[in-house]
Amino acid sequence: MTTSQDLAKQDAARRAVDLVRSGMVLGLGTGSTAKLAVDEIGRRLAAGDLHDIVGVPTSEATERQAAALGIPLSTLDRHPRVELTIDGADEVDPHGRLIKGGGGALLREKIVATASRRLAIVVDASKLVERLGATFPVPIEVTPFGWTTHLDPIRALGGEPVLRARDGTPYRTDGGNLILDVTFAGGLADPEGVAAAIRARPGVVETGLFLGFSPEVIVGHAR
Ligand code: ABF
Repeated sequence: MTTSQDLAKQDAARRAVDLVRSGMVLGLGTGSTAKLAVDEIGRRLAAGDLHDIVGVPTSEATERQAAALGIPLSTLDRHPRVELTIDGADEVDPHGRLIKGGGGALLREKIVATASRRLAIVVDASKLVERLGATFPVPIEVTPFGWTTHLDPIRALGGEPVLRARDGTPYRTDGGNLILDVTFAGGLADPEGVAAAIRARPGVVETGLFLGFSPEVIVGHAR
């Protein structure tokens, strides 16, 4: 059954793909909404409405999807400058600050977003929040070595970390790292301060707080 949320995601994905022009180097995001955008790019390429697109995927899952659709793929090594990236988010605040990483691809997503001239974030309205972290935990990617050393310092910042697991075993990112999902009761009053304090710890690879990107947020609606 198609829900109104599915329709809203589809709407956001299509409107983001309207920004794509032939010849672009494109960052291809991860997650169910970004997946719809990748599907749409594949459709427009097959129909001849777009040509000469090169995609830089943000995860192995997206790479598989795009390859199956016949989207020509590249890497940041070959194409270090990306014109436009289309990606999803878990939360978006009124300042365009994001929580990402619920899908586990936050590191590659942040690297590709940083290499991108434009970042289009595709969401449905359920992702819009007044304060980051009030409803969604902040994912933090950490090296397996020494991961428990982060627990008490994160608690001292007001967070409650939980090691992400799938089927009873620790979840591993595409880079082989672990993820701590950190709940902040009431959300984050100072996302920049918390991100800086966590990022400063050796062994923290990246946080799912995407701050300072000034993304173009495309909110889909069921029509
Ligand atoms: C990626 O997928 C992530 O950064 C985010 O965690 C998630 C959003 O997925 P969905 O579109 O399925 O809600 O974009």
